[in-house]
Amino acid sequence: MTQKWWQDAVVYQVYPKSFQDSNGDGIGDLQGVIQKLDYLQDLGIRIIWLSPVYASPMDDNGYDISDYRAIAAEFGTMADMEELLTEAKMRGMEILMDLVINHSSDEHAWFQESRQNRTNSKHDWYIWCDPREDGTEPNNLRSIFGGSCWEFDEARGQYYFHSFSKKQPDLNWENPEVRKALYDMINWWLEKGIAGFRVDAITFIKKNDHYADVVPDAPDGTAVVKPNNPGIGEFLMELKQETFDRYDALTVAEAPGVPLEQMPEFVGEEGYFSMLIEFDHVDLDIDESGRWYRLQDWNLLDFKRAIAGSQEMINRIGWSALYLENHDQPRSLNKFIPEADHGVRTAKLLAVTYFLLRGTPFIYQGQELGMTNVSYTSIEDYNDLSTIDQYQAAVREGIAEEEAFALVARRSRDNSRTPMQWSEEQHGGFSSGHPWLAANPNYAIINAEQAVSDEASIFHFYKQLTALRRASPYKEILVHGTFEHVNEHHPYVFSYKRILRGKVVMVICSFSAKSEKLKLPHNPVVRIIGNDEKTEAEGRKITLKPYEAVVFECE
Ligand code: TEU
Ligand code: CA
Repeated sequence: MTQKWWQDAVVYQVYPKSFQDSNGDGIGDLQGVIQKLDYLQDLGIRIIWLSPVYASPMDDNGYDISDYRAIAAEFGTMADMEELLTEAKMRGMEILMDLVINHSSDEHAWFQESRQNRTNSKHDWYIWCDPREDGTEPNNLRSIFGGSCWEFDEARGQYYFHSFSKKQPDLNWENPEVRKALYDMINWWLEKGIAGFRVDAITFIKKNDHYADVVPDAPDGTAVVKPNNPGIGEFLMELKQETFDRYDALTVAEAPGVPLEQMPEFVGEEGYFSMLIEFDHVDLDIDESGRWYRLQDWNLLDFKRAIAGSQEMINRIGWSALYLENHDQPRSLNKFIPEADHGVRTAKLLAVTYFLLRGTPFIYQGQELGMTNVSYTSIEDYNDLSTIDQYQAAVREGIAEEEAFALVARRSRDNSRTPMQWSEEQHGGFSSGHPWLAANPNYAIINAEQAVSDEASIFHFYKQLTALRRASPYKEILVHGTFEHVNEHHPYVFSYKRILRGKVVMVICSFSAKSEKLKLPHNPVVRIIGNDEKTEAEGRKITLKPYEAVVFECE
């Protein structure tokens, strides 16, 4: 593929509400982000993805936008946003905004008008449908956050459609006026000098069989709404041509439901986006119905298959977003290595596992410190609407309250939304006031101040990995090399090669609690990085210690 400026970059995701509170109201804000730019620069970050900061009633922490051209008062002002852009650029960093255009808030002026009656000028800017004869919802589709996709509106005597919460009505993409209004807004932001967007839930924009009953996937007769329906390509191509293409913007599409065969269409040379946020490797524990209280078992072979499948496709066609965590996922240490001590060693193992794949690595705030899931004791301690919905649904399905709580707690999105742990001060130094969500008490041990001062920390390890990709003798191969899976049937070791013009770098990651002997396909010559003091190797034979990760240049 043609080379792009973002290929050797590392992206850092900021969840503004939980990052740094600058004024003591308990809510993270833009001035807080500005205060921490030096920290991000030190880590080697080139691109910051800001989760939504637009005006919003915050039903879903900003993924419900009431004004696309304004900043939420609790986060700051447009002047703060402009200051952030300038300050970031001064440090060689770019900003990616989060683009939420499958839906708006029900408090957006467009929806307020649309709901008035069936004749107003925006009457078909959202998806409205008459009730069935008995007055019930048009069909049995279930929203991602639980409950029907349809919500009744008294004024219109009709139901409106929402893929997510009922405060997030879906925009009607079939209407060209809606698309035009969105494109204008997108270009307005690009004019301000942002580098591009992380594009939220974009595979949900096309609705097809959304009016008739579908085959149920849950005992209550409902079926969860499905993304990536036929015909979506026309919308995505137009979106790209009318906006992103004109600015050479970087676009990272959150794209559930895109099978490997369709990746060329989405991220090939002429594809709709620069890269995709894929789900196979992070949702191994979730089945088709998406219920957190029906988690399924998985093992390292499943994980390896998911990663390798995507990488082998990416080798041929384009680029990938590499990640283990974000604001919707539990912390990676708890999810991927639940049996082990959540120490520095395992965090470094996970870092090596994904950071040296082909693509652009993303770090979610706190991941570079080894932050872990939180253990709240009651459902009342949670803020995430999805956690509460899933809990209620579990109880409705007959699961005992205690068990339902334990199950959803494991998957809760609040696990990754607890305040960033900056220091051992109160609330981890996140806020001088009362945080909107309680900090994880382990901030006493796990915090940035400690990590920055300790050369052996997870933070410094991420910094080294970032430097390897940005400026090192291995830069070319780590950025542009192809991926090749090694020992693909090994149940406890994930290993792969990166190859460029006859040069080979081998990445070897053991997820085993015991030591593991391996025979390599090449001779290791230089040890590039690892999470242990040294690796025991003799010719092509190596013995990996428990949870050891090591990277070699080979011949
Ligand atoms: O997430 C959307 C999303 O589609 C998945 O995380 C979802 O759980 C999966 O597709 C199930 O198939 C995005 C944001 O990341 C999230 O925080 C928002 O709540 C959501 O969109 C609504 O805007
Ligand atoms: Ca604040």
